[in-house]
Amino acid sequence: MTKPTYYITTPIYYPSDKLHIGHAYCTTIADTLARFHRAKGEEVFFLTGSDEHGLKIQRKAQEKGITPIEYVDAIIANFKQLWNELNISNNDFIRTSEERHHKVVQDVLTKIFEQGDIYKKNYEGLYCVPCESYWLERQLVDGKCPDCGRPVEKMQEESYFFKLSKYQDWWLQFIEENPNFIQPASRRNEMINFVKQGLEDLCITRTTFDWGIPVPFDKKHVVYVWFDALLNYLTGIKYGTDDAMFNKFWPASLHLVGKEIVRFHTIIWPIMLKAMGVELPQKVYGHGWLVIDGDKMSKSKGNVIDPLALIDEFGADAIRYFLLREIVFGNDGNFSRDALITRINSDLANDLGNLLHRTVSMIEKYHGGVVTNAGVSEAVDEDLQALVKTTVANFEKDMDAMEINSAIKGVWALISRANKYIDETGPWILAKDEAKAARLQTVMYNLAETLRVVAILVAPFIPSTSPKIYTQLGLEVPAEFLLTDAEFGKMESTKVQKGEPLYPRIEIAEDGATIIGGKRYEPKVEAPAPAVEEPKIEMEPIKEEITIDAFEKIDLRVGTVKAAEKVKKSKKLLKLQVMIGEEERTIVSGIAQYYEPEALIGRNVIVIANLAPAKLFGIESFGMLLAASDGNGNLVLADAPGMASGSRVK
Ligand code: ME8
Repeated sequence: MTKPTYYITTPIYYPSDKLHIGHAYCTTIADTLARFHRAKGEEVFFLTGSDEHGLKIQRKAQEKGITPIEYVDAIIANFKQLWNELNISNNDFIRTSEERHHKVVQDVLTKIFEQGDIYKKNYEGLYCVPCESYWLERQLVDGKCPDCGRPVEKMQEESYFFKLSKYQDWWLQFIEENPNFIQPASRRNEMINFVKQGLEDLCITRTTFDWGIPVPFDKKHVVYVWFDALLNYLTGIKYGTDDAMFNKFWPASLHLVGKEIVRFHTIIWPIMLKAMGVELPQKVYGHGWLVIDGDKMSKSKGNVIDPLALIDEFGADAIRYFLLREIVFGNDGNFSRDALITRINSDLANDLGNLLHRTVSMIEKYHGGVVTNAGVSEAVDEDLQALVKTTVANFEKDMDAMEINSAIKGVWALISRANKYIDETGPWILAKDEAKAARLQTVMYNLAETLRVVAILVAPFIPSTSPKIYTQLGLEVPAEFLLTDAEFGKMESTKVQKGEPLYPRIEIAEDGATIIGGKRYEPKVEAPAPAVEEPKIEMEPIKEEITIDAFEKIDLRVGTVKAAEKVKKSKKLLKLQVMIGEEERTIVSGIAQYYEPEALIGRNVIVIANLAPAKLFGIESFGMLLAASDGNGNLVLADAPGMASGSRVK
């Protein structure tokens, strides 16, 4: 019988910098789901990798005076080390710089181009080089630039566009017919609202840099990095080169991604696949973000958490457990060292570690290490056994529904119950009475057997702990912990072997150092990265007082960016299409040095909605965006995430 298959992917991360705890979070969830499906006996393919092209990487390499591939090679070594130390069980690691991927991207582009879904758009205009401006014929003064009076030149630029707009109605219908495609549901609603505002065709080629996959039918261009990156999910399972492999695993069961890239995965990606005539993945799940002690992770704050250092201090399983247990899957969550240490001490060292330690110690003490089911049962045993059974059933149900926190809580409820069972049955009292020998055996067996089932259930979360539990229980460690073995009573007898504590308790010294298993880890003082320290600003004087009535005249609204592009030949300007409620406006904004146009699409901004229109570089702009700037070259757009477009800002 052929096994059911399960294909799961993580985002392929940018190797612009080392990975942080947020990346480790996403990959840990994917790994846990992959392991769970293997435990169900499915054939799993789990793919992760690196998204290596684009201007960002090219610039980073230039800053270091090395080639982009030299730059990314060094960082990929860090990716692989992290996944290895975190015990990530990916089946392959895809790099978009690999030849196998270039071929897929170029083949797909050619196919879509030939069928007419990609077209070239020419921008043509009269260009004043010193002013970096395009002008219309009628705007010229005596045939010359209206600004500087110098001669203009005829110029044209071209880009290739993918016809997203053509597929808008199909997309809306698909989403309606497949309500579970985008999860959680809140993200689905966001995407529907976004598409209903109208899809613009997507510019999918670039000529301003060359670190990318050449467009096969026009080698001056390289492929836009997202169009390139999304196709990794096909390359990884040998699309176009091994049909048997591809057909086995496609459509993907789950693309797990962070909430900020749900739009790429649920709008652009399905439309690309539709255009290619390839089936759509079954599900895209947008998980929440990790913040650090309540604050966004950033280099300037010095709060970027390096997962490798954490693993060195606390061990991979402890970090995995914390991430999976503490953060409600789907929501944003907080990472703090204090919470991590509390979780390790209470759940891992106390609850699980002690249960194993007490059980194995008692079996050694009372029965020379050997345990068999002597069959002298009491009501309390049935209660424990019934809980084992319901825990296994609920675990499978929760994990199938990706209710990871609930699955973990269920297993820990069983662990607590087993600890309570020790107190209820009082083995030390039974041990004093010869006549109770068989009862004592039964109690010990029930504990060992519960622990054996627990080891199977926790294997997807803390995979290096389960073999340790098995070894201490004297059982042979299987190649795979299978759920079919999580059945109470399957173990006949065993001879336990006491080992090291599973999780030594973490002590905190007065100076803040952690002491784990006798080893001291110096207190962590996170030094902010010097190069990007919070800038000191020369604050501009506050302007003269105004009345509330004067302020009331300014109509501030939440707008949603629908499309964004660079203003030709301007370094500073972006041309945005912004929806304010039902109304679409063109707004030209001087933010090109701070934001990539693609990054703005779908984002909320704050617009001065009743500002008199102004012409910038020949484009009429209807409104202005609010942004904070410090005069030191830093600028951040004001934002109102999650608010309906058109909402008033007061
Ligand atoms: O977006 N909390 O790569 P990327 C939780 N290359 N998860 C976080 C996080 C945080 N603070 N920060 C990052 C890219 N992540 C593209 C993907 S896929 C075809 C291309 C996780 O290196 C989260 O899963 O910026 C997020 O979606 C991903 O890292 C972004 O990684």
